[in-house]
This record gives sequence, C-alpha cells and structure tokens, in this order.
Amino acid sequence: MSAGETVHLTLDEVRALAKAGLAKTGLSPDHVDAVAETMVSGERDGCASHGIYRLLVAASSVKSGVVVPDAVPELSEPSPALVRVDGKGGFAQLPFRLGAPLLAEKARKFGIAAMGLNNVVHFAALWPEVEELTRQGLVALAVTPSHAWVAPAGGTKPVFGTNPIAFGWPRSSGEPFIFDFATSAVARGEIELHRRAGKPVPDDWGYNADGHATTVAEEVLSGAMRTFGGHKGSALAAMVELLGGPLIGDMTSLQSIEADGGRGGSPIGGEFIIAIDPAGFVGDLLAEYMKHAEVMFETITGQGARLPSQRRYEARKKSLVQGVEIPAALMRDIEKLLEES
Ligand code: NDP
Ligand code: PYC
Repeated sequence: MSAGETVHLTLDEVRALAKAGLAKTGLSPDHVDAVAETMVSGERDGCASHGIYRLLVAASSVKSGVVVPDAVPELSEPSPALVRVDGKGGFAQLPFRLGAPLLAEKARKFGIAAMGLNNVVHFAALWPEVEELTRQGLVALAVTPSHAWVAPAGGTKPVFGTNPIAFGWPRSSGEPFIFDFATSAVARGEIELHRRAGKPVPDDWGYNADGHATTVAEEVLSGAMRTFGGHKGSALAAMVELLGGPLIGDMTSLQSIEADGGRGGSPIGGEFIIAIDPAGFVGDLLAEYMKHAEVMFETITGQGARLPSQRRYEARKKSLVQGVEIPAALMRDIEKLLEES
C-alpha cells in the first residue's frame, strides 16, 4: 500500500466509525456522542490532525487509564459571572456541552462571563467550541494548556504545551471570523502525521533531545517543539498556561505531563473560555460598530488575503456534499481498533 492511498468516507460513515471506536473503548454513551462530534467536525472542515485520526489517540488515552470513561461532569457557579465544570477526569467535550448554555446566558446577562473546565482530558481542536458560542452572537476566546512538549524561545527544553488560542467574532453577514492555532510552530498532531507518513519535518519545528535542530519527526516528538514567532509565541504560550492553569485552579503543562507518568495519554488539566456580548459596551450602536468590523474584513479579503476559517468553511461546503478522503493506513488502524476484543 502506498503512503498516498486514501479511502473515501461520507461524514455519516466518519461519525459511525468514531462512535463505534469510542464505544469499543468503554466510554459512556454521552461521552461517545460528544467526542465523536468533534472528530466529525475536524474531518468535515479539513483539519486532519484533529479529525478521525484522533480516534486512535482517544482510544489509547482510555486504554492507558488516563481518562475516566464514565465520568459525570459537575456544574457549579463560583461567582455570578463564572461557570465551572469539573470534568472528573473525563474527556473535555461533555463538560463543555454541559457548561456552554449557562456561559452564554451569563454573558448576555453581565456582558462578559467566563468558564473554567477543570480536570478534563483534552485532545481536540478549540474552534468547534468557539464557533458554537460565536453562532449565538457572542465574541469568544478559548485556551487550554497541554503537556510540556514545547521549549521557550531561547531554550531547548520543554516547558509549555502546544497551547492553542481560539478566538471568534460573530458577523452580521457571512460566516463568523474564527482563528484557532497552537502557540507551537505547528500542532503536535501535525508532527505525528508526518511520523506516520514517514516524512521529514522542516528543521524549524523543533529540537532533538540534545537541543539541536532536526528534521526527524520522532526526534522532535521526544525532544522539544518550538514556539511560533520566537519570543512572541513563547509569551502567548505562557499566557495560556496561566489562564488555563493556575487562574482556574488547574495544572500547567509541566504538571500535566508529570501526572501522565509516561502513559502517553492526552493532556490532563483545564480549559478557560471567555464569552462576551458585543452589545455590552456599545448598546444600541452595535449595528454601527459591527459595520466597522465588516469594513476591516472586506479590506483584508479585498486585497486577495484570506480570513482565518475561510479554508475550513470551504472544506465544509465540499465535504458535506462529497464526503472526505482519509489515508488508507489510518483506516486500517481504525479497523484494527474495531476488531480488538
Ligand atoms: P493551523 O496552523 O493549521 O491554522 C491556524 C489558524 O490560522 C486557523 O484558524 C487557520 O484557518 C488560519 N490560517 C492558516 N493559514 C492562513 C492564511 N494563509 N491566512 C489566514 N488564516 C490562516 O493551526 P495549528 O496547526 O496551529 O493548530 C491546529 C489545531 O490543533 C487547532 O484547531 C488547535 O485547537 C488544535 N490544538 C489543540 C491542542 C489541545 O491541547 N487541545 C493543542 C494544540 C493544537 P483555516 O482553518 O481556515 O485554515
Ligand atoms: O496537536 O498539539 C496538538 C494537540 C495536543 C493536544 C491535542 N492536540
């Protein structure tokens, strides 16, 4: 089988595979449902590193005992504008589902509200969550630390997670403006996909264990990844650690990898989400100020540049009709997972 061979799937088939694979791991049905949807969203929007490939990652996290498969998340309100969901060691998707409606309600009531998800296992992209809030007319920001895999600018030893930042802005016309990126040079999932495909990585993605730049994916995975944008990405990665860790009473990426104890599971810890009602500051003038935002977007696209998420929305349009292609080798690994007793 050549590395380039693919298998065609409809999105319903992706969903069925994800659900069957997750159920096989022993996850409770409500977790299966919530987790499968993020994998479908990833494939649907052309985000292979966080699509159905994550089934293998999630299954391995459950098998290694990192995830509590039947965790029942618990919702609380530490103060009027704050929501907390204790995930009790389960995957993060169900706690988000539980807390998001109250977060949105509080944002509308107070103008701004924040939610901390605690004690969750996180392997997913953040944009589906931000998009859900943004589609309700809210501005949203989400961050989560991960495992200490990334060296600070100027160093070569891991301290930060790949620490994504996702931001969403609702638009009166067209799809919401959303970006979501790791503060590492690339997401770790991307390096894992290179390793699976036997492909070298660019020499500015990370260091080997001796602190030297390398193009060997395995060496970066066992050495240290780099932040994007030098000291700027490094400072943003530190911000994500602080907001998604100590601020909400949860772990930093250093603590998360220590808690993993070599099991190789997905990151354990917290996620921090802010939701803002854009009418808060400007009230009746909202429509007018939204127009200024639209002028900015049009000035970006008008010169041939694209908006973040544009590629995703285009991929979505196509995959909803045509389905998706996944690597044949990945399909084989998923089938193996489904055949395991
Ligand atoms: P990418 O580099 O693939 O994309 C980053 C963002 O930039 C996207 O919003 C993308 O929009 C946008 N973008 C890319 N190219 C352009 C361009 N030319 N012009 C304008 N916008 C552009 O992201 P990463 O690899 O850093 O991260 C991938 C995913 O991994 C994220 O969804 C993140 O949440 C997830 N992740 C999760 C972690 C976790 O701990 N849970 C840890 C790290 C990452 P578009 O999608 O339309 O291309
Ligand atoms: O791709 O860096 C990553 C990642 C870490 C946790 C989930 N995704």
